Amino acid sequence: MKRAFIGMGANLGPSRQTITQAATQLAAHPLISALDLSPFYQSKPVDAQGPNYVNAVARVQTALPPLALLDLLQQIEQTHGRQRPYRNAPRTLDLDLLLYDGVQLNTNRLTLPHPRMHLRAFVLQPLRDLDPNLALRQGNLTKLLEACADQAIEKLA
Ligand code: PH2
Ligand code: MG
Ligand code: MG
Repeated sequence: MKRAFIGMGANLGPSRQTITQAATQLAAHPLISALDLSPFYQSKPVDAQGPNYVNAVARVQTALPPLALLDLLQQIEQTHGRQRPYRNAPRTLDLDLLLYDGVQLNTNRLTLPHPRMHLRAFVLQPLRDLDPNLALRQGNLTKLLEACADQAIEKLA
């Protein structure tokens, strides 16, 4: 079993409900044995336009290798009508593979760790809720969060 972290985001439609359903869909997969979901956060789009986002992070234990897990994430996005009209367009559901065990990968389809996660409070904050001791290549989560203190995020009740 490998440990992976998945960034979840939505800013079109019933965002919270969509993320909750996506977590249920992930947990139902036979090769995903455990799923922990962070609290939900709301924030303005970073490097993008449109409605505010709802974000969360899921930690899973899985026997799926990275690209098979990515396939599953994209399949689940499709069940929520994900469209890709242009880069960073508003979306019903975005599922990003952030970290997969200690794997480093740089291919057309997948880069691990996710190349921008260390710059985004909407990823770092829920990640720290799940795993306060986690450190990225760029530093520990508290230090990285301090560096993006200009990105206001609000915890949802
Ligand atoms: N995702 C993006 C671009 N900008 N901003 C917020 N607040 N949340 C996101 O999930 C997000 C974003 C591209 O995937
Ligand atoms: Mg994304
Ligand atoms: Mg994505």
